[in-house]
Amino acid sequence: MVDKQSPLPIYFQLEEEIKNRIDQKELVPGDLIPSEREFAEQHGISRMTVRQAISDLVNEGYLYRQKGKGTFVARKKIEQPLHRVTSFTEDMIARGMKPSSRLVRFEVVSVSDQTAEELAVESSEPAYEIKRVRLADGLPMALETNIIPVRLAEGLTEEHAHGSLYDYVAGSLPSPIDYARQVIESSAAHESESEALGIPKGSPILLIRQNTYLADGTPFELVKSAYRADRYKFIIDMHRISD
Ligand code: 16G
Repeated sequence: MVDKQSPLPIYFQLEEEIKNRIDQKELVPGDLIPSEREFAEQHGISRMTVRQAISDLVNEGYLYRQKGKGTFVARKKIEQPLHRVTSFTEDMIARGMKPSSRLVRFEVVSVSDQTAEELAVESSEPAYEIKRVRLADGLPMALETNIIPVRLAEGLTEEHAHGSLYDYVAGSLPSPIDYARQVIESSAAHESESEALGIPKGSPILLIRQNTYLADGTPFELVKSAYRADRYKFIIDMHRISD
């Protein structure tokens, strides 16, 4: 219920109420929520206020709209903590979900100068370029492109790329995968991303660039991933270190 005497804006109170109902499982993914008119009447507030609350919750990924049908409760986002270097396969299994991949491209290429520098290889050195849609329980989560020097994943085939790349290389690397740096920025899905991820063009995505290194410092891969912003959030744990 909204409290008109409260200093908190009414749209914000309504957002909290809807989020609570989702937390309490009174509203579950796929449920149609009441219409703007119904909310407005129930709470004695304006439809404009209701619209603002609902738009915010759509933008935050709690709800989604379907043209001509109404507004529904979305699945909970996958929460990805960012303090360990894990593979997509490990992440999904840890959550009790079934990982799979749809292979979009598998090629051996000569890398560009910029990529060669980042991978610390000669630009003539062959590298795998592997583009995959990563799915969890059959739902597309990310479009991922990896560039890995052939030398570090000898014998890799399309077949292997359907499974876990980290599993494939685990036994044969000169030293284990150890460290990664990710840069995350927001973006809007281009044509190819929207097709691969099953979202309208221009939908919000989280663009991640990752450089991964082995324990001996050898660069292992360059990755560019586009994650669906409505299905994913990244969590960073921090400590305050006093000096
Ligand atoms: C993760 C990594 C990626 C890695 C992949 C291997 C990002 C941002 N991070 O998705 O660097 O190549 O896992 O997963 O994409 P796999 O072992 O399941 O193939």
